[in-house]
Amino acid sequence: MLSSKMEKALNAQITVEAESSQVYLSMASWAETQGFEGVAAFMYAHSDEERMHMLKLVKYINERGGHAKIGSLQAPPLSFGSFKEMFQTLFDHEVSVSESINELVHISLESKDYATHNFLQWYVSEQIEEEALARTILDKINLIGDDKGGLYLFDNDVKQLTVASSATEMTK
Ligand code: OFO
Repeated sequence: MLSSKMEKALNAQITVEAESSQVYLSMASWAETQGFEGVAAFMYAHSDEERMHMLKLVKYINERGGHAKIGSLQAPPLSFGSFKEMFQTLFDHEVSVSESINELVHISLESKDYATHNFLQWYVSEQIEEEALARTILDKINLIGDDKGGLYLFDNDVKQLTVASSATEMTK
């Protein structure tokens, strides 16, 4: 059985994951309108992943006798300036998600809820991967700068990253 503090904190994380999914969906749509299909595909896939993170929480809370509550979400921005700014936003967003996961881990230890602690380890490793991926992409973008040809190649490159990451996802 979940403590009410743990249940409340896990429910708040449902909103965090759902809002992440919406932000990346909005990034996908924006990138698509700019003609960057690779970046759009990457963001669409990322948005789906976040929805999966959210669903995992919903199932877990209900499985442990709690009630997963689906609430309203904040609307994401509609445009993101440049790709550099967009991927910087993605990176910063992932860092803040990692912080909220760490807070959940802290609460689980405080309330001696080892089942939830165990459940959260998946999110801990996921965040390490996501932050690393965002950092790799940012490094690439910083190398390219405003070079049009470079951006074209980057768009293709990022498509591979999508494929590679979903392939790893499937073997998990
Ligand atoms: Fe990318 O964040 Fe979910 O966990």
